[in-house]
Amino acid sequence: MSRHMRRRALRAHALRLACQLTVATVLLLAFVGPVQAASPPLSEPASTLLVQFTEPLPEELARERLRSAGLEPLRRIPRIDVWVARPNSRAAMAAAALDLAAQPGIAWAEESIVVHAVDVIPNDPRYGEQWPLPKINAPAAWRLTRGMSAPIAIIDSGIDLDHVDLQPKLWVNPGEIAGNGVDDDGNGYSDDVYGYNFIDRDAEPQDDHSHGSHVASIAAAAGNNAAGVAGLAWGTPLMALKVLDNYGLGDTGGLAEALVYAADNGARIINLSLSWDHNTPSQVAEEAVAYALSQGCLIVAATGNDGGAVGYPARLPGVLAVGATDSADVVASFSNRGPEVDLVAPGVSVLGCNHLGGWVYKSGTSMAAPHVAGTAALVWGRLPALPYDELASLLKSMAVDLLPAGYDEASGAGRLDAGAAVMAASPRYLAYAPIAFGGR
Ligand SMILES: [Ca+2]
Ligand SMILES: [Ca+2]
Ligand SMILES: [Ca+2]
Ligand SMILES: [Ca+2]
Repeated sequence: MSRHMRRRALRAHALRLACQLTVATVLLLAFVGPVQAASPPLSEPASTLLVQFTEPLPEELARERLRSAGLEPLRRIPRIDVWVARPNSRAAMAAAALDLAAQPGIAWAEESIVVHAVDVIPNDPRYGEQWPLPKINAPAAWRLTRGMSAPIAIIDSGIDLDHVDLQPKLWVNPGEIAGNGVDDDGNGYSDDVYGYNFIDRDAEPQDDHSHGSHVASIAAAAGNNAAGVAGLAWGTPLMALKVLDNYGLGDTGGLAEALVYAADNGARIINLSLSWDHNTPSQVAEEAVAYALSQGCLIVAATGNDGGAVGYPARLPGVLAVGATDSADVVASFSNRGPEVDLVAPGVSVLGCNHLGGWVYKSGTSMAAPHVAGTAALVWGRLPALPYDELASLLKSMAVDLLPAGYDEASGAGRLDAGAAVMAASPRYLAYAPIAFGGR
């Protein structure tokens, strides 16, 4: 190939490359949502330029050539003689690639591409019936994390303590000895190994209704254990706090005590798939919620199922209020509406555990909230230092907007996207497009 022809080929290649870079940027921004205007600091290996000279150059000469193109030479990959170099900024990436490719002596230059492990599909036999999980891109999230190690508190009708999909996931109070009638860790509750039963005032928060087991399994049932269903946060323990009886009824005193217990005993996420009338404020609930928030807990609550205004405690300030969608991303008719709705998640015909060792389909905003709680545990598995309110903002900014465009009182910021939220919380992806914290 003549020198002239080679230069022409390189110029064509450079134009192609510029187009590819533009397309790649647009796709990434569309995928991860709102971005900050400023270029983020670039990190390896997501943002390096790979360069090959037409013939191997002495090391110092190669480094000099790269520096003169505005690149920081990092290293040479042996055998294939490719240089890894870093531009000063993302904006300089395309320019450097163009500039280099147009120069004589450069065979090619290309931007490195983010490589990811393939999607994780769990072996649970009933995974195929769990439409919400692929819908919210859980398999993409599972590439990167199985959740944080601090527990999710399920304040509900208890959890089936013997269930094959729940028993392995129970939080175990490290300071407590079971069955000796002594409050070994001095937290005010004797023998509270898995949590506490605020109905019977004992240390066995066994579910006798099925609601709590179902909710718990959505958030964090054992995944990939060749049994039943997969929860969202397989790696995150479940703290069982029983405040609802076998009819699914409880009171705000029990709820408040359970909120304080959760915050004081290491839970970072509290799921409240329970509700009462929006016209009936409760001082004790307000104070207990404020206390748990002051301890850094994320509180996720169901908006309610009467199709009316958002109920308590979801309508309290600082609580993430979650409505329900179906498999077609339509907000369920029963899902409560109003300015307090933060986002929506799957809540129609959801398969989960019951309290008798089996599995059952249920519908309600009660099923939507634990999808958000489980996703939050995945995000905190990646970014444990993120404050709870920024985590809430991230979940909302990564949600898929549902019609009408923008925030609306039926679907809030949109439908939960666990894959996008976890990727946005992963530094390698942040290098491409940082999410804007502190949104709605
Ligand atoms: Ca204790
Ligand atoms: Ca004890
Ligand atoms: Ca399972
Ligand atoms: Ca919308």
